[in-house]
Amino acid sequence: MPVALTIAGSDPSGGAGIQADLKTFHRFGVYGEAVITLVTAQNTRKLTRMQVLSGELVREQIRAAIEDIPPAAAKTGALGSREVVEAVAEEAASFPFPLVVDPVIHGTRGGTYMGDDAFRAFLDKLTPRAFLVTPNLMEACAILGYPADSRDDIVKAARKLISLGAKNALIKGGHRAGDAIDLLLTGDGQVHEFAAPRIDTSHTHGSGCTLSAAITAELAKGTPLVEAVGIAKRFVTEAIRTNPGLGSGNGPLNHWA
Ligand code: PXL
Repeated sequence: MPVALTIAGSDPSGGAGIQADLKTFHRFGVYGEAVITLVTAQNTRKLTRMQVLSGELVREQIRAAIEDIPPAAAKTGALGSREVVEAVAEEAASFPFPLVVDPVIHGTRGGTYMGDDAFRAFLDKLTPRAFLVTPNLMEACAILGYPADSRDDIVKAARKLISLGAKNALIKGGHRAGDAIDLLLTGDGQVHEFAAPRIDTSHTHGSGCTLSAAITAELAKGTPLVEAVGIAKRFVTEAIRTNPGLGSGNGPLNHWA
């Protein structure tokens, strides 16, 4: 059975973070391992608290998981502090498998998962370890240092990530107006477009986590990147379209799509 690892935060309402990643791995027929970086108290309406674990504890979890059951691919989600970003980057230096990095800066319900110093460490230390980085539009703006909107800006943000050492970059278009168009810049300089019609719903919590988890699951099975992104994009679109309508706020997707 293929094995994938997630290194991310806990969302007790089950829609994002570790919970979304494990459900997605399972749906893709991949055995999931999970290292917790931070714990939140949140539901579909609000986030009330977050506690970040120490870099040492995150490092020890990673070593425990991978020395015994080595994954074929891994991903990161919310990391919470510079210390955790650095611990993950140091461990990732010896990963023999691809690492997908979702640069989660803000949660959809408030809460900052990367402050300025953590973000600098993400660019300098974690990005060079990434096989793929998957920012959304807001995160692409932070990467560029100015508001990005045009297709040119988005390609620029992807090029910057590759110049910092990432092998590939996928900029997600779900927060732009119109259709949800994601742009993948591969290491050979090619731009691939993945488009899906916009679905009018507020039940999109955890869609970034779910997309990067689905890509990671496909990579763990040995699927080539461009094909893995296409499969993951179709899965997330269907998971949003068939969302179960749970909660009275910003609800989760259907991870069994
Ligand atoms: O979707 C990003 C994300 C990641 N991890 C946790 C979250 C969220 C969004 O709210 O709560 C724990």
